Amino acid sequence: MKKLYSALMTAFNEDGSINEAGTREMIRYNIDVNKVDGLYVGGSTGENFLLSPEQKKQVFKIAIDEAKSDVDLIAQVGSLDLNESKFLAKFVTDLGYPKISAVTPFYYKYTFEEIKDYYNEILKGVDNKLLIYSIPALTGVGLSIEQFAELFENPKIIGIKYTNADFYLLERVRNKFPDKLILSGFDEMLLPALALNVDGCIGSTYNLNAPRVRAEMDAFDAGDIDKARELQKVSNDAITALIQNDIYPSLKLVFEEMGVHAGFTKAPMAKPTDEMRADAKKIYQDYFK
Ligand code: NGF
Repeated sequence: MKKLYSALMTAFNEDGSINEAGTREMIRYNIDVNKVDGLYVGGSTGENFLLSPEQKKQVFKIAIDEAKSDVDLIAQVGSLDLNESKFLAKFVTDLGYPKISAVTPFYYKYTFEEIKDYYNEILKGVDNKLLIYSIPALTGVGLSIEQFAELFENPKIIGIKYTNADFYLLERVRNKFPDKLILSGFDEMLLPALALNVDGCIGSTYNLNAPRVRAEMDAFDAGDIDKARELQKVSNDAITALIQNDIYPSLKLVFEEMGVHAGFTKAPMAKPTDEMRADAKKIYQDYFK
């Protein structure tokens, strides 16, 4: 059975502080209405890289306090500051997160040895399992199959959050590491990823679109590829509209249309304009009502 994870959003107040009530509402919606298998906490969609270490801790605490053990929880602890990542890895493990994840180190150009040390350091003394967060389009860091193999020499590294449009590499990785957990990260490319036998998916748009995506995964499992393709088409129409309207604020605006208080994005992400609000209303009516 393939697993569906929403990449949790963080609700912010207008001044950039965390809106705890709104964040809890989104967690509840994902568990109670979307029926997701899990939440990816502290990822790109959570605007994690804009948060102070204290705010990251606050989000991790809120998410596990609200979700308890109702769904699987993956805490993304990677950051530019390795000491912070190590601290957060221990922090979330002590809170009870069953899995962690860390984005490949970015901004500076690291050698592969440095990248490997980063992962091994994060895991040192931490009794947890880690998924490599590979997102070359945002980090500029692409890992080869040989490099994944070297990282997997650490037995605590159990898989990859694969946010990459390179399907050749995905096929190679899937077949070389049949026992590793591979979760697909681009929502608009889910169907080809399913065809390559990923174990599931993590994405931003599943916050709104999980029921349609679950139906697509069920159709795929049942061998009804035409139905899966039709559902992916509708999802991609919605994703295209969300991207054209600035995806992160739009996801929140559509949530607000649904009565879920998703709050603001954090500066320097844009505050919604009247035009964005009008477009979000239309996206809600066209795809999520
Ligand atoms: O937002 C991005 C940036 N990717 C997300 C997802 O891979 C990020 C994806 O859902 C994520 O899971 C996280 O770390 O929070 C896209 O928003 C979606 O496919 C639309 O392009 O690439």
